Amino acid sequence: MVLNTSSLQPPQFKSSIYLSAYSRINGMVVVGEGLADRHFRLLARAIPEDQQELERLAAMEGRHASDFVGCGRNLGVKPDVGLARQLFAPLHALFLERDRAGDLAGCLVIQGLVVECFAVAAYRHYLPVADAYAAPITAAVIADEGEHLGYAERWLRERFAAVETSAAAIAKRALPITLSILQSLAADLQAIGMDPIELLASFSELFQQALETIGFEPPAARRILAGAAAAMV
Ligand code: PL3
Ligand code: FE2
Ligand code: FE2
Repeated sequence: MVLNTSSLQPPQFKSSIYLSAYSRINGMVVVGEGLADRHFRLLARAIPEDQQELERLAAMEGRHASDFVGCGRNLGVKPDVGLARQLFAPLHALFLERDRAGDLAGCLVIQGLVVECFAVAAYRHYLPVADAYAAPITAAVIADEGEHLGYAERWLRERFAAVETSAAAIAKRALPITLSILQSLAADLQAIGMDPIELLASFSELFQQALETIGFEPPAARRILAGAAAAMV
């Protein structure tokens, strides 16, 4: 049951309910940013012609991780990374599997499309309910994530004919993992003032748009998303 979180009241930043949910959500963000750093470094090794650019994107992710640790510290909470590591493990394992297989397109779909669309959607929904310390940090991070998404879109679009089949296959494997992460976070998201259903809707819209940007026809993009939703239940 999803509560209506669109009230005009700001969240109670000092309440224990807010702070304990925040430490788990903050843990997700810090772990996700740390993995993004590692994934872009692996991509930098795998795509030598873009090595410098990918190392720069990796360094941005490292900064996001420490900036968000700072947001927790400002509220007096430490990121709770236990659940986060568990929830991200399957996505990270899938990335490593595709990296070992030399499937660059698969790696870019996982980190560059799925994770980055998730990040953009999540941070956009967090921004209006963020405290005054976290809001400008979050706004700056959203712009960076857009750049990461843009890199992956460009790379995949330029090779669409060659990568279409593997991109669709990996999206179908990565999406259910992402949707189940979202499901596991639903209660904590609500507790910090975010609506998980609206977040899911924004993520789906962004991801559908990303698939179309790289070259999928709208019905094919819709089928990939629908397939993932069906794989969830
Ligand atoms: C890509 O650069 C990093 C991906 C991290 C994604 C984490 C998503 C976590 C979902 C909840 C986000 C709410 C924001 C709260 C900020 C403390
Ligand atoms: Fe990031
Ligand atoms: Fe990113």
